[in-house]
Amino acid sequence: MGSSPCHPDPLRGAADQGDSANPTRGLGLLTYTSRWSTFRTIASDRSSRTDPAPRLIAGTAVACALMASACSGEVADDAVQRQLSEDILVNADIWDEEPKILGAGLGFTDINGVPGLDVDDLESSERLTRLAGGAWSDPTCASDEEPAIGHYTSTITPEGVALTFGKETYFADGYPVEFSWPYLPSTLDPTDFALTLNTGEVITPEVSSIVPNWELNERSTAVIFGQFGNRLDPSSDGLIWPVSIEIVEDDTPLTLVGPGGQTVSAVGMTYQSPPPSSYTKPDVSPADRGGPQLVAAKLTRMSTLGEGWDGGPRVLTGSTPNDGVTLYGDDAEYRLRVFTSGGMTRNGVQGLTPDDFEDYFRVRAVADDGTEVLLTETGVDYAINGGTVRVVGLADLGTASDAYDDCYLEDRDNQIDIILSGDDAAVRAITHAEIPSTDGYLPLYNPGGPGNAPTPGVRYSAGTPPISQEVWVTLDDPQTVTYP
Ligand SMILES: [Ca+2]
Ligand SMILES: [Ca+2]
Ligand SMILES: [Ca+2]
Ligand SMILES: [Ca+2]
Repeated sequence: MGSSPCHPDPLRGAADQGDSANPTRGLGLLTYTSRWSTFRTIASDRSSRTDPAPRLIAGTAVACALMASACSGEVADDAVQRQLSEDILVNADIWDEEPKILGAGLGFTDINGVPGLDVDDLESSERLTRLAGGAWSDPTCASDEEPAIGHYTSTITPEGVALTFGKETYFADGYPVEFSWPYLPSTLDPTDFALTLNTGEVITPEVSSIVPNWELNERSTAVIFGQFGNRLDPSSDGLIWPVSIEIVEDDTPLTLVGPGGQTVSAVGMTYQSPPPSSYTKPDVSPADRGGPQLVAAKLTRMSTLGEGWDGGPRVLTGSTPNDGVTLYGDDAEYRLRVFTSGGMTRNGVQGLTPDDFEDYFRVRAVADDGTEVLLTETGVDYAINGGTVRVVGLADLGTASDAYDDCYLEDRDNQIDIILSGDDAAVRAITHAEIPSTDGYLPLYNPGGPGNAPTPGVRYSAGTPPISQEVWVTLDDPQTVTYP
């Protein structure tokens, strides 16, 4: 993409441009600071658009990007697509010894491809979003911050979908699929998937993408959009819900990469996700909530190898670098990475921030003598097995900042890092990563969540139930793969 005359480089635009005669006018108001990135660019890119369709992408779990130039969308979309299909993995996590589907499920319906959203017309955008069943949220930001459309809603425009998924969709549903091994992006297509609905109908998705799990050390989640279901209560007769997914053979069979760079076809892999759906009633008991789950958790020594994507599409990289070392320096000694079945945000719109550990997470350890230790606070040394372990904070969210608020740009993908420091003897005792979701802990929501001002009568996807995910301790062998 670097050679493209239409290089959509919002950050460079910020530094170099910003006049009324320039199609990227407004970007000059940007400063190349850590916390402003793509969303800010979206907010600032007004004026002289010749395209009647606002080139806006609000952030869902899937995308937060903008093509900040006057060139044709198709050219830029194609350039991004080419780059996204490059087969490159760097220190990418393997989550299980066996290649398989770890999780899959419908998390956000109707909100992928809502035309007409524009941060310059919030009233109309809110109306369109609410009509589509999307959440609209009022962000609380510092006075010098200008919220972008993605800070109000996770609903995204058809143009936004096209940029990262290759083709527009309209009011489509989103469905992430998590694999235990990363895959080769060139083999990912909608035709790799067959979803069987509870009605018996078999559906091929409309689009697929490695976004938002595009960092070179991620790449084990595929996100597909299509018409997959509805939001009826799990007990309703009219419920439509994908009860299973199968990887099927197309011209480029979906290929996973495992230990040592070995490749294996994913064709034939299946995953069952029977009802209840994500759209359980708000008043069900916490254990019955249909919200997102953890599908794996893994404890390694901290490494920044494969973080971000040097030379990757600049429209994507606004939320990086977001690794533990960037945020916490030498305190980042270990990384407990959790792998989620869907985005995990505060309310479906506002993202998590690096200082959110105590409200949402807990780490369980068991000492050699059988004593159970709960790591509930950050900055506290917990003594285990003659050593100590301390929770430093969260990472793989967004970039470092002095303060965090609703205008924080989070990557909203399927990984969240709990950064630790301490001694091997103590760290090795960790057994579970937990999202208690009750008893003083807050639930997390995928991008179908209600936001902070839900429309009365509209069913949004539910919050997390109490989650306790067993941790794979890989301190001696990080269980990662680089390809080619
Ligand atoms: Ca394929
Ligand atoms: Ca990430
Ligand atoms: Ca990262
Ligand atoms: Ca993340």
